[in-house]
Amino acid sequence: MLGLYSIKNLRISTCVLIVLGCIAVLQLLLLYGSYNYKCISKEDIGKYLYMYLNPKVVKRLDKPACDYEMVYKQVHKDDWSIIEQSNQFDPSGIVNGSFVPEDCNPQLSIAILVTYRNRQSQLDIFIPFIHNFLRRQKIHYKIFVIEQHDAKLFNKGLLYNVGARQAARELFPCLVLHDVDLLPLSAANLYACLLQPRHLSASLDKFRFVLPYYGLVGGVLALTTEHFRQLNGFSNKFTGWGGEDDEFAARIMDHNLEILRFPPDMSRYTMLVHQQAPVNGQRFRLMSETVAAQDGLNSMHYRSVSVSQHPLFTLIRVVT
Ligand code: NGS
Repeated sequence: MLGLYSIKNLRISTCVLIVLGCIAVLQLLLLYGSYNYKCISKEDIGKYLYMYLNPKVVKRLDKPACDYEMVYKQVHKDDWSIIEQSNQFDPSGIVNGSFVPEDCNPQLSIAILVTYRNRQSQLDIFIPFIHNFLRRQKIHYKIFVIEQHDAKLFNKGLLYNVGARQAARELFPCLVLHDVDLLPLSAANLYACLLQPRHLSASLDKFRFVLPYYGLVGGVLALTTEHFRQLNGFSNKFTGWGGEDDEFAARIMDHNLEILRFPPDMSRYTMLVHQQAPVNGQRFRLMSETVAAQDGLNSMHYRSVSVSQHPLFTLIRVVT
């Protein structure tokens, strides 16, 4: 009774404000998770796929070609079950971190590059998880872990350059640059390069599944080895957290390349919790000063400590 009495006594303008406020909240709730970015539609993915196979993979005449439409057109929900499956990991078919499907001829090859230092617990989750995830996609892939083997500030850009150089030597046509703390949740998120660079982790739980800005290419990014070479790779000057990916996005845009993305429901990732690395206070200055043609694949300074074959990945250790 009291509630009804007080509503009656409100001024019309106040009532209008309350109604508008309710509509705004309702709209926000309806948009939650679906609001987002420009992306290519599921129907168009086939037109953009960069279907190149590593020439070292031998095709068998008695097998059909692997079907990728079945992967990216599948109806799916976030697939947390693969996280649980990681506990009972079966390494069938994986040799030195590389996998070729048995029952069909793969049509594309990717090199997964994971930059790394001192995050053993995350690597222990990531490696089995990503093998379980990727084997189901019937692609040819190989995982490279590039470890910074010194105590200096982390230089992610340089490590990606080192990994890309090794993947190119091994004739991989496509690179997937992958943070060790990100796990894809949608089985339909086909790990493949497109004709233009592709940002895969566009819908991340840490950002409430909303892409913060168009030029974000951090997290998981796929691009052809040839585009990586044309861009002169990453700058080697960014040490500590932040900026190296934004500078790489600037290289992409300066070369008139586009950043493509799959729809949000296919681009969902979860991030493993970790401590934030020390922020690079110089990152904005570096971003304004860096000259792509003079700083990248053509100006790397590092010492390769070892390249060793582990059952589930190839480990490249470098001192920066
Ligand atoms: C931006 C950083 C990027 C970083 C992105 C997301 O602010 O390097 O946040 O980071 N750019 C600069 O600092 C200039 S995240 O929250 O995912 O760690 O990738």
